[in-house]
This record gives sequence, C-alpha cells and structure tokens, in this order.
Amino acid sequence: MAEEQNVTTEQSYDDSQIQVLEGLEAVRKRPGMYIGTTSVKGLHHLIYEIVDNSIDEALAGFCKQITVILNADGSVTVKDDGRGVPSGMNTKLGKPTLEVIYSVLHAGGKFGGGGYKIAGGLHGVGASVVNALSRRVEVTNRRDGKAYYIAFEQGKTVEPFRELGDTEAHGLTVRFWPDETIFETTVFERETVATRLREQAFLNAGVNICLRDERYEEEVEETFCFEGGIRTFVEYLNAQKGCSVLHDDVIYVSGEKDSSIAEVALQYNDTYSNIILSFANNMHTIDGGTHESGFRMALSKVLNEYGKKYKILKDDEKLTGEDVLEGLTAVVSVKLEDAQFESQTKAKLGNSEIRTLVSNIVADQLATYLEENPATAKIIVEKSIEAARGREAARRARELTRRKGLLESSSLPHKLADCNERRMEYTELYLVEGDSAGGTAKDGRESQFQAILPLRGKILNVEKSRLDRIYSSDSITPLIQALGCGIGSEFDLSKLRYGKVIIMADADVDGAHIRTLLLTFFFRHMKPLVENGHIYAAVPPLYKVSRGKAERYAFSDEEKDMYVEELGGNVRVERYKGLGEMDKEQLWETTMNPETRILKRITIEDALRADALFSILMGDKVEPRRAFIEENAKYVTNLDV
Ligand code: 28F
Repeated sequence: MAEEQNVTTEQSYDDSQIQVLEGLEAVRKRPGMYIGTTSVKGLHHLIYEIVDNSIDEALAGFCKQITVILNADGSVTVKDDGRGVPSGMNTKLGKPTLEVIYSVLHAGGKFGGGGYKIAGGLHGVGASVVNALSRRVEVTNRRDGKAYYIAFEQGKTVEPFRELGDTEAHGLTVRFWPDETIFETTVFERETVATRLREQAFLNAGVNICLRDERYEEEVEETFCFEGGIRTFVEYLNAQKGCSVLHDDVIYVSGEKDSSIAEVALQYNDTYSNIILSFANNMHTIDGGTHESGFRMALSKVLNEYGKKYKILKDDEKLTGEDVLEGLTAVVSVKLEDAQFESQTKAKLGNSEIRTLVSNIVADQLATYLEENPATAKIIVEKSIEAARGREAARRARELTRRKGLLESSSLPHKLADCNERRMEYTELYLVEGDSAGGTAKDGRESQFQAILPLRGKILNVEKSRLDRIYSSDSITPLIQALGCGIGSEFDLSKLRYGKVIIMADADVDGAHIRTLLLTFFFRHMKPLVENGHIYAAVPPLYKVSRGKAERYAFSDEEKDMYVEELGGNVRVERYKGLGEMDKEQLWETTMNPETRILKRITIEDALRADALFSILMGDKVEPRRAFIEENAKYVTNLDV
C-alpha cells in the first residue's frame, strides 16, 4: 500500500541521522499523533508550527519581523524577513531543500515523541505536518537576490519548484489552506492566535510579530513587540489581573550553562493567588517540571535566608514553598538543546540539569537583588509572612469546621435535591444559578441520576479570600459538602459523589460571571476535578423557533436562521433571556436531557482562561473590568468561559 510506505528509511540515511522519515499520508491518517487533536485547537497548531519556524530564524539572529495574515478566503499567510531557506538541492533526496522541508516528515513531530526543535536549531520541523494537513500550500522563498516558488496540495507537489525572478527581499512566505476534510472546523479565532503571538513576542524579546485579520469588512491589525521580553510579560499579567503591585520593578534574573539558557521574571501583587507560567523552548509547560521546581525551591530558600538574616522572620518562623507564592506573578523561560518531557503531552520538562541552572541563577541573583533593594525585599518577605500566618488561620478554621461536621460527606446541604443513584459514574450534579431556576430544574430533572444544587447570589470571591474564609463561607460550603471530595490538600477524588458536575448559568454577563467564579474556585481548590474532566458547562439555547406544533431550539444565531428558513412562513422566534423563562419540560428538553442537551466539558485551558478572566471581572481595579464588559457586551450571549 502506497500510503503506508516509508519513503526513505533505507540506505539513503545513515545511522547518525535518527530521523525516521515516512510519507505525509501517515500524518493525514493519524493527525492526532502530530498535532494532538483535529479540533479547533489542533487547527491553530498549524499556524503555531509555521510561526515557530520563523521564531527559530529570529532566535538565530536573522529575522526581525514576522507577519501573520488571516486571509478572507480562510487561508493563513505567515511571512518572515529571515535568510530564507538555502536554495540548493538536497543531494540525498535529489530535491530542492525547500521541497524537502515541506514534504518530508521529520522524526515523529511534537506529539509523536522523538526530535524536538531548539532555539535557532532544527529549522523547518513541523512544516511538513502543516503541508500534510492542508488542502493547499504555497511557499515563496526569497534568498540571494532571487525569489522561488513551490505549491502543494494535500502534501503532494502540484507546482514544481521554480525561480520567479529577481528580488532584493529575503525571507520565507507561506500560505496554507487547512484541509476541511481533516479538521472539525477550519475557522481560526483571532483572539486565540493573538494570545499565542503575544506570548511568543514576550518570550522572544525584540521580535516584531504582526497579526492582520482580513476576513471581515473591518480589518484588524495588532503588533506585538516587547523589548523587555518576559519582564513585560509579568507586567502584562499583573495589569490583566487588575490588582496593585507591591513593588514597581519587575525582578529579572538570567543565565546560561553549556548550551542552555534560563530567565525568570517576577513581581508580587496584593492578591492571594499566584500565576507562574513556565516555558521550555517557547512551549508552555502547563505541568511545570524541573525549571519551575528549581525556581520554587530557590525562591523560598532565598526569602527564608534573607528574612532570617535581617530578622524579619522570627526565630521559629519558616516560610513554606506555598507561602512565598502568595501574590506572586512569575514567568520562567528556558531554552535548551535536548528538551526531555515527562508526559506524552509535553507539558512537563524533565531535564535535571535545568533545575540546577534555574535554582542557581535565582539563588545568586535574587539574593543580590534583595541586598541591593532592601525596601522591596522587606515588602516581599512580609507578604510571605502574612501568607504563612493566613495558612495557620486557615488550618484552625478548617479544623473548627470539621469538628462541626460541615465538611463531612454525611451531612448534606439543605438546598441539595439529591439523586437516588449512588454510583458516581452515573450521577450528575447541576449547579444552578438562582432559586427559581433551581426550582424548575428540580421539577424537570430525572431524579434517578440528576441532583440539583441551587446557588444563591454570587458565590464567594475566592480571589480576594483566604482559605479560612472559603471554608466557612455560606456560598461555598454547600458546594463542598455536596461534592464530598474535600478541598485543597485534603482533596480526595475517590470521595467525589457525582461523575459530572454541570454548571448551568444564563447566557448573559451575570451567567458568565457565575461560571467564571465557579471555574476559578474549582481550578484553584479542586484542580483534579478539572483535570479529570468532571466539570461541564450546560449550554442553554438562545432561541426557540416554532411554527404550529413544530418546535426547534437554536443555540446560535446561525442555527436560528437555519430553523427560520426550514419552518418558513409564520415562524415564531422567541429569544430566551434566562433559564428562568423556561418551564420544566423546556428546561429538560433543551438543557438537561442527555439525549438532546449540549454540554461543554471544561478543560484546564478553559479554567486557566477563566482564571485570567476572573481577575478582570473580580479584581480591585474598575477600569479593566469595565473595558472588558464593554468590549464583550455585544458578544456576551456566547461569552466563552
Ligand atoms: C513562514 C515560515 O519557515 N522560515 C525559515 C529558515 C532559514 C533557514 C532554514 C528556514 C537548512 C538545510 C534545513 C537559512 N540560512 N518561516 C520559515 N527560515 N530554514 S525556515 O534552514 C533550513 C535548514 O536544511 C536557514 C542558513 N541556515 C538556515
């Protein structure tokens, strides 16, 4: 079978080249192996793969400007002003180098294990994957005074490599049309692309990345370029949080050893939560790893030593790793040649030499910084001491609560309408905004396996609250009790009472608010619930379209238009303003019946986004919140959590 064949594994490559080269058909057959998923997330990976190649060229010191264009026809153009690809032939394959880069698969790709790019190193990895998963790809290469061109369709060369003519310019331009037969959707989300490009601009100081969206009448252009690199990243994150910073300067340390480089930027704010973002070779390592643990270790060591030395800490006082995180915003970025990842998803860095490198630079340079900036040092150490005392207060509050039996699973909250089924894999808990919708949900549910917990008013703002207040708050304890699995360090997944925890809130600003609050709570205090996919958001319909006896529920404007067309004539279109407007049958049919409802499973990324969004919605500063709500007012009906 031609499809399965390995094109070049035989004699043409010697043993020193570990790369296993196979046909691009392998990529089309199992796209997930190469880009993780064919969902909208995988779709965006196509852009990232190509942009990564331009970033590599920037890190090699030859490219200053990268432009990404979302074209009106659904394609994407990525352009850089680097050196362009060497224009000669690849002697082993007898093909132009450019064609090889785009049509020969390199070792496994990011998700298949094996080779990995390094800063300024293995250019072009990933390009072939994008080619394989695109309906069409056009590449223009400008180098040594000439322009060259080649085009592919579904990975196969359809316009052979040719010279176009003379040019002064240099660099590579790629335009690709994602393959509709591979991806669930081929519509790119500008905000998703922008977030990634902004992040890459933060991580690669000085590189100018421009994003242009030409798909709509109103053209949007955004440019990301940060001379301050990850220092500016930290400033940005704190500004996003809408909190006050405790010291003006972002603290920055960096260093290199062998061929690895590491840098850390940090700044404390007046909140009780923390943001630590870690990156290895520009990839976000969600699960951290050696770079992050090296940073944490050194941070608490330095703050303890400083606190002791200047008697800010009492003799018997010691800051834990957790204490020094309170109010911390930090970015840890490492670039290394042979990155090893512990998990299949490449979300956790494993190289142990990186732990040493990061902890050394933090231990040395942060200690020096504190010596030279005693006022800031005092503020930081005192913030951590406050956290330590808060932790102690939380422990006492927890014990008190436990003694009262509040957190025991034996006592269930009054408002909970429980289900009969006890086996958690069959059960669902609906968290419903407001007593009235809660009542309807109770009447409409299938009580065998569906439980309802109405949540009154706004749940406690966990951003501004210490654990001690969370444990004893009226809005949170019923939730903790109903779930039965405990919280924080006492969390025990095996005690969870419901397999699905479903947030049911209106499709408006208030609903988004409550969803965000709940997600933030789960993310901060019951993270394994999110990680193990137990948290869902119910998706209520926006419209009911009816004509006579025929009824349709529409979850988007497009769907509404479709039904209006389908039913024709005197259709009635009702817009649902809230869950409270539906009767029990309607609520069951549209939002609770497993056969017909839509549930959105909440991922860690969603929760992370909610966490950031949360800070905007709930932070102290009014400005970003108002700006956010105004900006999103017209979209609130489908406000993404
Ligand atoms: C829009 C996407 O892919 N840019 C790229 C370069 C530059 C070099 C390169 C790329 C050479 C032999 C592999 C130039 N001069 N943008 C991009 N810019 N690839 S991809 O080299 C590829 C290697 O095989 C480049 C000197 N060295 C490298």
